[in-house]
Amino acid sequence: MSEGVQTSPAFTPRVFSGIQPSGGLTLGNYLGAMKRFVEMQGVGYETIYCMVDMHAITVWQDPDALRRQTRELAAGYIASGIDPDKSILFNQSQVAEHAQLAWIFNCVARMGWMKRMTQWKDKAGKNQENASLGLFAYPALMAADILVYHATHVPVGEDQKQHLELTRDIATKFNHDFKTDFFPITEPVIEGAATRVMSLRDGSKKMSKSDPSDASRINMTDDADAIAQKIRKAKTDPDGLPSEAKGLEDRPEARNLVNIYAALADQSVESVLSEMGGKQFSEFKPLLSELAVEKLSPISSEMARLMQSPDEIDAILAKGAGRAREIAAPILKKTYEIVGMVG
Ligand code: AQP
Repeated sequence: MSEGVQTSPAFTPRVFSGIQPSGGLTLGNYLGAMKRFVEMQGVGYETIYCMVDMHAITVWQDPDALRRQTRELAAGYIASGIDPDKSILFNQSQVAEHAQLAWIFNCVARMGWMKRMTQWKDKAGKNQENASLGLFAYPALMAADILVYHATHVPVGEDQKQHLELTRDIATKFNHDFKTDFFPITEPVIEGAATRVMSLRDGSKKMSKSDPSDASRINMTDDADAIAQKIRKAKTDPDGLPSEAKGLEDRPEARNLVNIYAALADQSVESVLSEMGGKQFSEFKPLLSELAVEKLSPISSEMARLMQSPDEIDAILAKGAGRAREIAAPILKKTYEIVGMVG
């Protein structure tokens, strides 16, 4: 966000985003979301980041695994550079205002809007009758997560674009129905070379923490050998690297590896290709592994160190939840007043 903060003067420039503790953190979460969260810290926004455990339970989560994954995700945030003194870092379920505002938004959002969400269609699949009601209502809770802080900017990966449009629709309908301008129309921040990191095994599928194949993703806890092995085995095509981005069209696996390299190196795809054009994957993959290990190893060792002190993590999250509540409570109270709820 080098252009500086732009927002409606009526609202404090405030960033909110979250990640589900539904598995281990992946390179997709890191490049598509977390890296941007860190970049937006301390540059003129209030920054609020969350473990969205209530979203995670829209599909089955083993309770012990959820506890471990929530702490591991918190460790991932801190190890990646989120400073709990500069940003508010907390666990969604510990700030009840998210669920309270979500109920209001369940009554604002329309069934038809929810049915059109591709994440609902993808995750519920052919078995919609058996999917949880929470999975269907997921985008209304996400709108509440954002709007309970009057967040003006939300950094996310490409896959969340549709949910953010729905957040804007909910804010617009609420403001229209109640003849107010109480909720901001939030700006998505979808930037960088890797807004959609793809599976290492299938260039048409998103890299995802819940993919049954561990070889499809790089986990932020993978060691150097695992990273190198996954990149070595990553699907590619027989051609070498082109010198221009146009040469990556219709080559999803090749494009994915170049995008990952560019995002890790903080370079544009064009500049990577101007250096690497002509190389075979047998030469490029070791360079990518080296770069990935260089960038990810310090994060994974710091995560491992933090995970030795779960009490410290819990204390950081409890403090963050208290600070989050201070912002959320008056916004919820005012929402209730606007709706006509007597307190
Ligand atoms: N592959 C990806 N490329 C770029 N960004 C990604 N994000 C997720 N995968 C990629 C971004 O990470 C943030 C947090 O995502 P999430 O955990 O809330 O849910 P998700 O998008 O559904 O991620 P997963 O890994 O696929 O989780 P599961 O498997 O549990 O559904 C978001 O900003 C997202 O855009």
